[in-house]
Amino acid sequence: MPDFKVENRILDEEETMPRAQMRALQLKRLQEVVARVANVPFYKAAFAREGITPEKIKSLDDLRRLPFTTKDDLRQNYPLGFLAVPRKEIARIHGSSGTTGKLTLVAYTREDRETWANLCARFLVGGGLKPEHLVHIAFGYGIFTGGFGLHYGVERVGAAVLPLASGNTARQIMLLQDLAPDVLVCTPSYALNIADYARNNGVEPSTFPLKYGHFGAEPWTEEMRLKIESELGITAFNNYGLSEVIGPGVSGECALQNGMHVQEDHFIVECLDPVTLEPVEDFAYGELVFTTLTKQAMPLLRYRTRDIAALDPRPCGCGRTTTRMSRVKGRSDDMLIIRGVNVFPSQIEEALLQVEGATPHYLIEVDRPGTLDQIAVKVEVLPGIFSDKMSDMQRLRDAIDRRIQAITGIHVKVELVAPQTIERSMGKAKRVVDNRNLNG
Ligand code: DLL
Repeated sequence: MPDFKVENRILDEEETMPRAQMRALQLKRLQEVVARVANVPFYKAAFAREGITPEKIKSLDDLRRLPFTTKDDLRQNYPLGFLAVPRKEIARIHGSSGTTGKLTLVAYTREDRETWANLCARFLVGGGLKPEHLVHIAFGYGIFTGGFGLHYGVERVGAAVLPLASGNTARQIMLLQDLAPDVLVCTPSYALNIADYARNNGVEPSTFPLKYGHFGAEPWTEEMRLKIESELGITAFNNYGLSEVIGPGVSGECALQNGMHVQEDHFIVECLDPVTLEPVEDFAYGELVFTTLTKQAMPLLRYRTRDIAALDPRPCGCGRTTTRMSRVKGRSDDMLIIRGVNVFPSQIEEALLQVEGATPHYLIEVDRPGTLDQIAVKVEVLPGIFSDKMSDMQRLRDAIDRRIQAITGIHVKVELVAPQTIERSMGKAKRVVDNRNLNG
């Protein structure tokens, strides 16, 4: 474990605002955003159908009268049908990384870009970033929001950036050694890949002078955090965001690492039952739905993320008063329903990290040979353990099966594979191959 403590620092007063004041600010901004989108064709039609006018938004409860927006709505209005400003005011265009289907684009004005940099700066500062630090960014730079979002956040704090982008892992390792950055920024799976690659090439990853890391853009578990922390000798923070809402900077952990603070002066978050679309209780899992309050170029009302998480409204020990969101358990469209049981890839990861000899490098394959779903999990084993001795391998397979069954309630077929045989991702890891033809 790291031998230093992360200082608790807070960038903006909005982060510690009394709740009543925050609610008043949200209401004012909600009224403004409803007025701003009233001429966006999608919302104009929805408002006309429902009889909504900006004047009818009198309290935060009126949020529930507003229409939802889905990824499909964005796709149907491709490329920029949701633009709420004249095209000449666009200062940047990004998009979703396209993990699920066609690309969706998002636009920013100059003001949006400033807001975004500040939101990323907030969680970076919450995780101890200071102007004297050097930050190694191994997120993709391009249409994906990860690289540029974090880049400008780091610069906003006044720290130095090493904009390596993803890929060329050997070079990442060389510069981790030669330049001794303080902070690593990438996906959690890539952080682990860097550690593995280093070890396989004779470099002990915990000797990198890194102090901490900010990881996000894909679901990961608490077990994975512990693994990354011990492998790299750092404190690992979680941060969350999605391009449609702004990119990274929607929420992030503070020094206490106990849930991600939602930046509620810029976004209203709801946690809803994905079927009934009614709010779930505090601390219960549901689908997160965000309304952007300050975005100018492409504000969205009640955007359905498909991300399953829980909300904790209690003030945090760090002094922030903003609602915290849990880790994302998975996306509702990643959720596998196996013989009626809901299974998230993150549950498989949790199980694997609890079994000695297994690694969190895995691939879930789903098939439906007849009418029943079958799930097989390919797992890489640790180098020393991969042996020809059938009985040892059988024992490990059984242990993994038992652990997965204890966590998910279902039996899976476990296939042990040699180290380094499952394809590594430089960005978001691909965890599931679904061979069922569910539409056919
Ligand atoms: O992944 C934005 C981002 C970049 C966030 C860098 C954090 C760091 P998209 O490519 O649009 O945007 O993908 C958004 O990624 O709906 C979640 O399903 C997932 N995701 C993002 N952060 C986390 C996280 C960026 N910390 C989608 N934990 C979201 C779990 C995450 N899932």
